[in-house]
Amino acid sequence: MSEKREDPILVTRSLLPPLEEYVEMLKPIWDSAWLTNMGTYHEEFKRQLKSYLMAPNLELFVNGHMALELAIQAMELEGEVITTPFSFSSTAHAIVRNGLTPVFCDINPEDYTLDVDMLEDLITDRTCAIVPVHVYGNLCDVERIETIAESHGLKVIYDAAHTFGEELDGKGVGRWGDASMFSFHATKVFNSIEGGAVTFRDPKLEERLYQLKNFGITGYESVEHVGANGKMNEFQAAMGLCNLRYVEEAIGRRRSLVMRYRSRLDGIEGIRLCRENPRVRYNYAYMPVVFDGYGATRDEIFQVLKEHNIHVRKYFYPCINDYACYRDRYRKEETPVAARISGQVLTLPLYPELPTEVVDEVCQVIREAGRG
Ligand code: T4K
Repeated sequence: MSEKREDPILVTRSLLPPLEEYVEMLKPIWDSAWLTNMGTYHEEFKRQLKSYLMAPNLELFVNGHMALELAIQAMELEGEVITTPFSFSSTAHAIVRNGLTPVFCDINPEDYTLDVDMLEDLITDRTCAIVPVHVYGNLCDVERIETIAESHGLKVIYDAAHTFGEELDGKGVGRWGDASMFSFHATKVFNSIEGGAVTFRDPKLEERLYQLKNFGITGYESVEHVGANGKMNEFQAAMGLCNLRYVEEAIGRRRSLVMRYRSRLDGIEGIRLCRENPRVRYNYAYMPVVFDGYGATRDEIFQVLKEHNIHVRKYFYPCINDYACYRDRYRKEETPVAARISGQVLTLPLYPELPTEVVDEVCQVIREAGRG
């Protein structure tokens, strides 16, 4: 039987550049005393990201959530927005905080993204937009979503928090939909400490997004919109610029760790892993595993791993439509696949520095737990 390890293993660990590189980047900030409000690094980071993400247009934000909330605000919507409950709280909160009503569509049991077969049934004359989630970096069926959205005149804003650097047929994922939000939180494949970006189709949105993240200010003496403070500061942008140099290497390492997990877990009865779509270039953001008819339940495995000092996460449990703040208006039974997967999924430790032997150890503990 596997022993309890001494040092804890957490679900992830932030990507960090060499300290000297970051410190070097700080010197010009001290010289200029320009700390925030769209400084030099902000502009340079924006330029480099636009190219890395192959995005037609891009705006930076202080975090992913503000990016999503303000992207939705920029669309000037009213009514209902179709999304999925199998996501982080941010997705639905961004809709509700815009005075809009989320309508939860179930997910498909293959890749846990929005079940497009159910989409049209949920569209009413109050529907104004769709906010699908590329959960774990699994891309939604962007082509069918586009066709349906176009035929009903709906906006599409992707929660692309998990898809930094991903491509579909060699094109950046941010090209799909009216807008896509990327998160650069410390726990993500790529971080700027906290941070986020919106990529968008219509260049006319650039001015609106810029104004909305800066309190709605439109001139020295004019404020035309009810904006927020969503500005990314220079320390974040400096971190982003440093990390951008290492992100390809990080994705490569993530990929080999995911392959290792798959080689150890694939084919075990009752364990389900995500399949890859050959059209997609993945970033290997998460390692989700679904336990369905396995020798131990998800919660038992969570507990056994914890006893071994391995701290995995139940991303995403509970479903958003089962949160205390939404439960009075929704029922998780309305999205049965999401409710089921949410009760069966664990995301395993994954980050570039994770030793391969730890992957083997995690898989060994899971195998032992399954034998009872
Ligand atoms: N949409 C989706 C689909 C999202 O997943 C998210 C964020 C958003 C929107 C909103 O984007 P942001 O506004 O966050 O940019 C984490 C993150 O805070 C959150 O960004 C992320 N999704 C969510 C899935 O996970 P927690 O509460 O699980 O994080 P926490 O603090 O427990 O950290 C998890 C592990 O990460 C720790 O055990 C160790 C490691 N860690 C954590 C921090 C904070 C580090 O290595 N360094 C760190 O600085 O929410």
